[in-house]
Amino acid sequence: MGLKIGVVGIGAIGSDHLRRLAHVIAGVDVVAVCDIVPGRAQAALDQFKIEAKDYSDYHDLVADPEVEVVVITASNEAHADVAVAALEANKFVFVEKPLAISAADCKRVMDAEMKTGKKMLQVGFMRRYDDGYKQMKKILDNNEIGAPLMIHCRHYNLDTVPGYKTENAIYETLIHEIDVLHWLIDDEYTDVKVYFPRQTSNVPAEQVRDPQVVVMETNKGVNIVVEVFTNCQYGYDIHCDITGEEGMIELPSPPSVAMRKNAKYSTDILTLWKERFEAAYDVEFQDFFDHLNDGKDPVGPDTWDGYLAAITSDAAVKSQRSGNTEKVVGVDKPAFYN
Ligand code: ISE
Repeated sequence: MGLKIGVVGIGAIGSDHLRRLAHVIAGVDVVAVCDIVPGRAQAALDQFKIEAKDYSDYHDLVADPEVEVVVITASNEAHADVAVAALEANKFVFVEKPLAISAADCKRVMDAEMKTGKKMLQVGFMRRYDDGYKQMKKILDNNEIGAPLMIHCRHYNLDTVPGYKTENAIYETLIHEIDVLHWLIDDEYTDVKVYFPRQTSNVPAEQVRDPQVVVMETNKGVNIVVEVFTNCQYGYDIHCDITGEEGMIELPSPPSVAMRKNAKYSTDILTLWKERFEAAYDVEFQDFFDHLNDGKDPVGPDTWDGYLAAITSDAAVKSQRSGNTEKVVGVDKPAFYN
């Protein structure tokens, strides 16, 4: 028998993670699920042939003495409340990104974790577990291209889901680059400015301003440009180019057979983010649960990383509204997270 898991929120990523926890990850048992939409959790349990308790209120799942780890895949807005409740009940927590939609909410989670006196939480910044990003990290850590100077990323989505707004492009989408770049170059952000180029006709501007170009600067002076285009229409396309003093590195595209036909040379582009990072999600979970099963602290992105990402996304949302460059401001790093 493995660690007993309760999953809160069985929507898009929640049901995918439920399948993963029940059928892919070793050393865990899903014992409880919870969703606010009646019938949704049970439908997923039936689909994946899982037997588990089905709660309609997350407080009941958190209070269930059988549950040892709470996996939070509820809506972004609910992350902080569920995480705080789970930590107060002394449960380990895996929370999907973003840790919360504001730094103030992340701070509440941080305070609750510090009160337990132990590292209890990992944030689902799964890109750190992607092979391509891991290769880039190794090259940077080995100083093979010298000090990083400039970074250019593209985060393109096929289209957006209902309810996705201009700010979601920051705290839900750009948040991946915010975390992975900070980890890659071991640096922190100082300033952020968001530009709105010409609006795509694929989505009304009143619904979501799209695309957006986010310019960030770091402590060491690295300049970063990220294009976030959430209705690009052609696929799910993630790029990351880092230029250093002695060379540059490029995130590899997912492998796809090249076809020569009708005087054309083509390769596929994925359309779903779940597929693009499928392996990373598996490795991320396995790493988290292996550490817990071995009685060790989790070593993936922690509550402090979630908070750092949130102070940066807060500044970016502020810049969307003000049109100005905004400073990234936060509290000093507590010794607990060193
Ligand atoms: C989505 O919520 C994700 O987490 C994906 O990884 C991201 O690429 C996408 O833009 C988000 O909407």
